[in-house]
Amino acid sequence: MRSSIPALLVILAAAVTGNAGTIHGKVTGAKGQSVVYIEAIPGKTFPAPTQHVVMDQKGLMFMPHIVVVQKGGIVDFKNEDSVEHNVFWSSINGNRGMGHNMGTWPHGQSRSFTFTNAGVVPLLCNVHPDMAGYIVVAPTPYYAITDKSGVYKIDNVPNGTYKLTAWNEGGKIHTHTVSVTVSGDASADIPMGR
Ligand SMILES: [Cu+2]
Repeated sequence: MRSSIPALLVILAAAVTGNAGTIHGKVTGAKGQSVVYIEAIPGKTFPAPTQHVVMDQKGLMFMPHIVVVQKGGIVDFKNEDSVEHNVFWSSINGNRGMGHNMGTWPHGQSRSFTFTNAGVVPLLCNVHPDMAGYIVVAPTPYYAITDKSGVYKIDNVPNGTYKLTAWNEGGKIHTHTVSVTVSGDASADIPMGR
């Protein structure tokens, strides 16, 4: 019975701290919003989200500029402008084999796409060369988009040690990965470097 006391202490500790926590911190060395996500939770897979995510085209811009969708999720591309817009991407995470053209459509219509591969999808419109937006397909449900100063928070992360990646559209190196250990709450700043 000697082993039962440490086991009981572990159970009590888990009951006090919970077995999930919040990761919060700041992406530094980057301009504007970044996307932060956990790469994987060992031994866990995640069902595709049922709720659609919307990427609008409004005022000759992709709105919002950056949208995050969990892997397997559906993005509805809308057109709120009076002119026709197109949506295409020439790669996902640099893989040109995953390029796709959604076509061109008028005001009020929308087209949907299911993103089954994680990675960054740089969006363009072949009607308006100045338009640019991004979809970041997150590999897990544990992601956040930062505010403009880089601050983020990811809730309800199971306790454990994970790779935490930040992506930002600017700079030469677009992603940076750190290790984070969640045991209750955790803090992780992610320096993007130059
Ligand atoms: Cu356009």
